[in-house]
Amino acid sequence: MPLTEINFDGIVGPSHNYAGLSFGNLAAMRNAGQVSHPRAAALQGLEKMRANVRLGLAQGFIVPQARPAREWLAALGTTPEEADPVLRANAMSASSMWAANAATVSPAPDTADGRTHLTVANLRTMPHRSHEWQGTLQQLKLAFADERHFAVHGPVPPAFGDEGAANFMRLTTRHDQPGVEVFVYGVSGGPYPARQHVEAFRAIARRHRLNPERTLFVQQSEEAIAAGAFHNDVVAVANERVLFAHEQAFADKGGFLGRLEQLFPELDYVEVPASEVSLEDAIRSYLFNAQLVTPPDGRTTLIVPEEARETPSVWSWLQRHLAENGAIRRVEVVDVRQSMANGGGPACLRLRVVADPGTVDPRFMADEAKLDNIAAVVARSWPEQIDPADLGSPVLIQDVERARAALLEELDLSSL
Ligand code: SUG
Repeated sequence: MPLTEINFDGIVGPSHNYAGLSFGNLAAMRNAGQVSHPRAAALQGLEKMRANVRLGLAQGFIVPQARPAREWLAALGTTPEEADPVLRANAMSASSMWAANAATVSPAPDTADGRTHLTVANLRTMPHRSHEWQGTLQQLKLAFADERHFAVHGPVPPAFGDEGAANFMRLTTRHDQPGVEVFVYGVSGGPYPARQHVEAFRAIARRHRLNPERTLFVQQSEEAIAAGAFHNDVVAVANERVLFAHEQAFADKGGFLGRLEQLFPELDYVEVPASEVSLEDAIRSYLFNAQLVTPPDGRTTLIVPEEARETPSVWSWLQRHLAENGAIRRVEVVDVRQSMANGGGPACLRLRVVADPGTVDPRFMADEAKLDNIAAVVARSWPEQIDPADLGSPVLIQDVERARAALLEELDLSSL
């Protein structure tokens, strides 16, 4: 089978809750303390995957991590029962669902050894995310165990924050052709933290053995981070020749686009001007946190969340773009409201890996029948709702651990 782009979605875990842990993530801050609906959240994610399968796209998934994170609490000298509420909330987060932050992936055509390289993200900026990488690495090593095709790397040292593919873009004529890899880092975010450090990305580019002449490091604009774009994928997304971005996404837009066009003359740059869609509307609607994909019919498709349809400036921009036969030929709308309320849109929920699906461990690949089976486990075992005030409840903790075990058993992944 040829190299193709596979979207690996994070299955939403049974402890999905709104504890308000991510400072600078406006949706998560706004919804702190609300009651969450893990079962509905996971089913929404599964329906998104199903819609992608029906578009003819290759689909995989990664499974929820063990929560509470007992080993992390033990390293801090405590237990789920005894931890103070803040530490406990940090140990109960289902944040590994946002697979765009799992790793940075350089497809085989870009690397010197012709293998697809993955570096798991250290996610060191936020405590609740900083303990994800061990569980993620374990899964990536299993899913991409075939060393003839993949090289899976541990995280870069925590001196430098790394948030993975959420800050990474790749331009190429076709996924199986060499591309230009663009690494977007933050320096300052005004009142909010810049989570991606340039040194982390420089290390990844070296480890992945990329051609320095086809690699760009680009600074995210401070105003975007300050407006709530804690990751670049909240203000820009790329697929093949198309770069779709908000006017205010990058610190030095002119310099960046000039260099990119030199390296990649086929670039099709689609900009949304601030005069038509404000940064605020772009971030509230997650217009750019969309999946930009090329299904087998060749029509570039943007998969947006419902919130994009509900934001008038955004929806009318999209309708105009479609009417004018712009680079985006089709818009699909998905309901991922439970994830959105924590700042995670359609693009956050997936990690893109260019690979021959036949070289991936089949246990991590999805088709409609398997999605049905996963949905049945979720419907049976996932908590219906969680009030963040109850995160210490022994009954809830038991339910969450049992639910995950039931899913892993269904998927023949109980070793995780
Ligand atoms: O890291 N939310 C995630 C959302 C990640 C979105 N990912 C991308 N843009 N690629 C984050 O801020 C919510 C935390 C809470 O439980 O309060 C949270 O972690």
